[in-house]
Amino acid sequence: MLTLYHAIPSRSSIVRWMLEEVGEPYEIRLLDLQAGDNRTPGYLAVNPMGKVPALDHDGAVITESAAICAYLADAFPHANLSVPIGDKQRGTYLKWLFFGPSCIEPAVTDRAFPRKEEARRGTLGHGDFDTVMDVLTAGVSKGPYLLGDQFTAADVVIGSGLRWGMMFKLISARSEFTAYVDRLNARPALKRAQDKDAAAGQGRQNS
Ligand SMILES: N[C@@H](CCC(=O)N[C@@H](CS)C(=O)NCC(=O)O)C(=O)O
Repeated sequence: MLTLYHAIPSRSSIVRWMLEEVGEPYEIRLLDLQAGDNRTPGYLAVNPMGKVPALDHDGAVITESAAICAYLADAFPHANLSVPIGDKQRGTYLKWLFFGPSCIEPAVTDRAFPRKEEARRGTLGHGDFDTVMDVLTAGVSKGPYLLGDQFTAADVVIGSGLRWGMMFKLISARSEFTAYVDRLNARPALKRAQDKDAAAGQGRQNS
């Protein structure tokens, strides 16, 4: 049994998309972050960070969206969303999985909340915003996906960051980015995840 602790809108939509790509049945536990559902003792026992997403898989709890995506890709190999150990492409796959939370996210949040004092480039794990964008541009430009023809969990992680950054105009719409995001938007699993989130959000408004 797979249970996603989810809030709409939030980073847990990354995992909902991933679950739709995997195609296994899952349940949603919807949290209201405004109401503080993520700060209750019950939820802090699930994720002491007090954040969504968290995934429960038969009693095993995984947190951190990129880790959850990597976990699901390995746990359900039939979905072909991972690059197996021993495959030369696995290094590239892992690089992109980690590039999301360790480079794109800090680069974009730095832009959203500028520092009072510029940090030295060498001390920042992501270096600087422009280099992150240039590396990302090179990564997505060949296509159709980061690993070529195979769509993987890394596309869910990187694609989600890119879609989010572009939506809030924190990442400029380079032609390579829009072409890649258009390919992702055409995926039925992403569409299903968005439709289900929209329906759940609507239901909450009406209740
Ligand atoms: N590094 C975490 C970040 C998760 C995160 O920051 N989630 C936000 C929603 S987008 C949250 O739960 N915020 C509630 C809070 O911190 O009070 C991940 O990628 O899973």
